[in-house]
Amino acid sequence: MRALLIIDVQHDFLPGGSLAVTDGDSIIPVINGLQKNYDLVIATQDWHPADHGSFASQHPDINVFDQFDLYGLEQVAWPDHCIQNTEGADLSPLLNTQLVEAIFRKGTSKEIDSYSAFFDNGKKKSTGLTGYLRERDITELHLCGLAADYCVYFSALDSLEAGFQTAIISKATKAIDKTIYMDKKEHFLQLGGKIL
Ligand code: VGL
Ligand code: ZN
Repeated sequence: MRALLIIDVQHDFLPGGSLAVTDGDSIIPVINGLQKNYDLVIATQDWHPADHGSFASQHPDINVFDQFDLYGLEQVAWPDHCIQNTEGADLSPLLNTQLVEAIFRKGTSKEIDSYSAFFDNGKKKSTGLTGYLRERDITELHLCGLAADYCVYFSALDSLEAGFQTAIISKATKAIDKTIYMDKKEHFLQLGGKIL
């Protein structure tokens, strides 16, 4: 069985949002067209408290996009984004969600960021996604959504590690930073991932 995992197609990652991915909206019709080809479709939502530790606004001496240390983990300082129960955190209304059977939320603990749909960045807490997919007899997972260089990429690595045949669908994802994504893509391929 094959599943499609749609990552973070939320207002704040789309043009006009606080952490907008260039042309992010162009992938939405592509994702809508893909969904019928899968046995299972699920999605994620970045879901931060307003005082999340990844926000530059919480650290007086740190600027947006700086690298810093957050409780021992390397962290990028992001603009405030995907704050729980705000419009910025909503999935785009242009995304078809009729076939989406479950939405996994992540990034709810303010002390740690959470790029992957499977674990927080320190791998301290699981979202339960591996067990969910196994119980649904999924052996193959395809990923799409935003952003290619962060949440899509780290979800794809964890998917490989969990033993799923894993592919990133190029035409259905966009990166915040294309050069960062190029290196990460190479690493993913070396680990046995596929880019479709
Ligand atoms: C993401 C940066 C911060 C993503 C989430 O969805 O790729 N990127 N939070
Ligand atoms: Zn986030």
